[in-house]
Amino acid sequence: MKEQLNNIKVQAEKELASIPSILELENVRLKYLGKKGELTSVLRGMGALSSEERPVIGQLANEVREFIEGKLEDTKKELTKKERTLRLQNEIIDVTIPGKGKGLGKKHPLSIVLDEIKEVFIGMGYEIAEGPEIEKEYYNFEALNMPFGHPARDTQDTFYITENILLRTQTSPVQIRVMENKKPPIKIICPGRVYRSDAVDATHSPIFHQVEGLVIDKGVTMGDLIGTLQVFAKSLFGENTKIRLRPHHFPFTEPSAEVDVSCWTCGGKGCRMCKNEGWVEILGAGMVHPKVLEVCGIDTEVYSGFAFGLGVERTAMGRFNIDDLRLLYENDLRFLKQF
Ligand code: 2NL
Repeated sequence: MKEQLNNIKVQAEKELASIPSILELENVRLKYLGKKGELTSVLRGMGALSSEERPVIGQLANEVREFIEGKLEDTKKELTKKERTLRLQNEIIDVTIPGKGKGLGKKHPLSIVLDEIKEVFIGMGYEIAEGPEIEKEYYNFEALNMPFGHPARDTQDTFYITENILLRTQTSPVQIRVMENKKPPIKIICPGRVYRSDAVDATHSPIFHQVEGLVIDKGVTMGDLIGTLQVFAKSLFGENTKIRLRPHHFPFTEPSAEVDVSCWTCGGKGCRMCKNEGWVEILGAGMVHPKVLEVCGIDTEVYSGFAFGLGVERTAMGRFNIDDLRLLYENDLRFLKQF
């Protein structure tokens, strides 16, 4: 029996010395110390021993168990350390290896133009006003002197959500809301997304962007409007740019005008860009119609004002010589990289 116990001790020591991983430790423990383990089966045979032999063998068996338990513990510590060292070695990061460049994005041409427009007007003391894209029919049409039956209100042109809720067709409703809530002087621009029921082609999209401007104060005249638009045109298209106004009709302004700038490509001589006109139409403008001021509670005996509106897509297409509006929405990087 002594010999058996010593064999177990030697065998266990040998096995633990060459154990490959911590996971194997438990198997070794079970093999020697478990209920069906080798040591246990030796101990079971102790009943056959004489009373002198029993304590001697018992003590030896305890020593062997303690020895194996100690070895198991030591091996576990050793392996933990080894595995940790190995993991650290494998996870070494060489911080001197050059990184993978992500490439820098750029502004979308619509954002470039929009930011330039905002900058010019902020420079002249305007504030930026925003409002809902889903609007009441009252703010989009009625308050702008387009009463029931006006052709622009037709479902052919406007997306209705209910009978009197719609997707705004211009950003003017924002200006109506400002006039209702704030006493003059008012000096704002309203950039934003607008919606019209148009089929997509090279010059039309059911969603596009507009910037409208509004100035209300005592003694505001057409002269102020022209001066403002001159500053705007020079800032956006260059110092030599001229503007011209052609009489027009809008229901919300009186008098109204369409505004052209001298062609920035040929300087007014006539070219492909301006279709040989020498001028390019960029916006609509006029003096705010008294009816519009009145419905907003502004006293027309004291105050007057001008307003204007421009399409951001159209301005960007002119500025960057883009001949198809769809390019602005397709997000083709070959196109976008050019700006
Ligand atoms: C265009 C150019 C325009 C306005 C927009 C406006 C807004 C208020 C009152 C009066 Cl609250 N006018 N906006 C004025 C003139 C032209 O847009 O081509 N629109 C169809």
